[in-house]
Amino acid sequence: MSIDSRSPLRKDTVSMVLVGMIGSGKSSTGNNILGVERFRSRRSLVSITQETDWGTNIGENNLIVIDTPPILLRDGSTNRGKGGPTPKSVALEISKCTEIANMEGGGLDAIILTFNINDRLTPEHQKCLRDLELIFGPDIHRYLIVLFTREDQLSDDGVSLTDFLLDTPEFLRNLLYKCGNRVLAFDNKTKDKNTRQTQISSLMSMIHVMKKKNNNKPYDTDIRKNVVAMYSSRNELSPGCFACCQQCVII
Ligand SMILES: Nc1nc2c(ncn2[C@@H]2O[C@H](COP(=O)(O)OP(=O)(O)O)[C@@H](O)[C@H]2O)c(=O)[nH]1
Ligand SMILES: [Mg+2]
Repeated sequence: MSIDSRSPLRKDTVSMVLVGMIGSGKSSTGNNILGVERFRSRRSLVSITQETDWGTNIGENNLIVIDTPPILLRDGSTNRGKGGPTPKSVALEISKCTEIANMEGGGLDAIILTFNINDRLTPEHQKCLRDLELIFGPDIHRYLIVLFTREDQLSDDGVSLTDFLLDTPEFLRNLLYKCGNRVLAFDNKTKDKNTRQTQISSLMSMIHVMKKKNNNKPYDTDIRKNVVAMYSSRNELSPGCFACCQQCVII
């Protein structure tokens, strides 16, 4: 298997974008899938991923893995300090994922939403989800896979993913229902080749089934347009408001 960080693949590719909140494990999952340390990843209170970036892996599956900066919520609850990126600039940065997937391969096949298994799911996570649904539009669910990172810690507690999911907040249950229950857990720290291979195979078969279900048609929403609409003054979200624009009622 050869690994090439950037060469165009175009044919028979599988493209995926990793999205989620800070520290949810996007970059580590991307590195795990690619099998190389392509994206910078570490424990940090501030995001070290500022730009949408990608790596490719030419092998059994020609993979294009796109990493994104963590979503910043429009109500400012996840913004850290002045002078940093704004929620809109981050959303525009994330919107580059479709251009990259079109340029490098045959379009975007999967949107992978990462959650850190250790995080208590809070209203912030729910808002993050709502913002992602606005950025990616209603088609997001047809292409979405929910991926929990730190499976190693779940295993340490002797808990299976199925058991873990018995106790999920309603917004996540709704999301899983909407995306056809496509959910899995990754241990990005594993040194065991078989464990890593099994995880990646589960993800790949989930993506292949999803691609078939989507008639091999890649996700083709104009995300940039969504972001511009989302941040136009008319649609600016006021705190606690779920009815200020047509799209807010998605959740
Ligand atoms: N133990 C463990 N740590 C992980 C796992 N996935 C990510 N991490 C750690 O979580 C921290 C944040 O991960 P990162 O990928 O940078 O998150 P991002 O901000 O979403 O890109 C880093 O210290 C990673 O090493 C995992 O599966 N198991
Ligand atoms: Mg990152």
